[in-house]
Amino acid sequence: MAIKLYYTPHTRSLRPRWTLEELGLAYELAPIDLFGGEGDTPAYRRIHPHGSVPAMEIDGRVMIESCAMCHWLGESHPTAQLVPPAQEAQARRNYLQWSFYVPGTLEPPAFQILLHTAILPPAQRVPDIVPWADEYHQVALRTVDACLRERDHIAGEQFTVADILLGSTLLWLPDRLEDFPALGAYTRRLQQRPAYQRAVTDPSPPA
Ligand SMILES: N[C@@H](CCC(=O)N[C@@H](CS)C(=O)NCC(=O)O)C(=O)O
Repeated sequence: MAIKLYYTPHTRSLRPRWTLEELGLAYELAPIDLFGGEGDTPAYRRIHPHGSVPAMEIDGRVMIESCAMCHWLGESHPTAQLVPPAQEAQARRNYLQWSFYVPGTLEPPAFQILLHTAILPPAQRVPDIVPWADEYHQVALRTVDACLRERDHIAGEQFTVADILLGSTLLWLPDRLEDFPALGAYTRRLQQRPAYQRAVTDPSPPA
């Protein structure tokens, strides 16, 4: 299987790259200069209709949506046990719940905070959105913190793709984790994983 990952550092592209590293799969990294406008080029729009990253080509067929990529990669390599199988009913339910919780509940307020404090040009920021988004974000942090006070991984005993999705998203706003000791310890443990460290290493510049 030939895998090519369209990738920009410090974006959601970390999720599938980290998953690929956890699985020890060979892949080609295609750096996209998102912040320099490459997402808007006709060539890249033919890969990803929104001009966003990540996009992943598998044997020449494109897949979009970072969380779906991670889940598909994990499920396609069952021996790595990154996705609990249907027979492990409770672990599977936890896995699905938290895997959907990340893009559905945790990520939206975190992204609004980032957009209106850092990403958008200052003239386009709406400061009143930030406290509103912060309130929702805090509820989500309290919710995952309560779970991670009980166990080391979000879906149960084992590290799964749900930890990649959750950990990568918590690390968007590391300062917000200070009041949640379980989340600080959790993200530090995740950052110590060799696969995470390889995934955050900048790709070599083209020769
Ligand atoms: N839901 C998509 C969101 C992709 C997304 O918005 N990526 C950001 C980078 S983290 C991006 O490319 N933004 C620029 C743009 O969409 O033009 C996913 O998870 O893959």
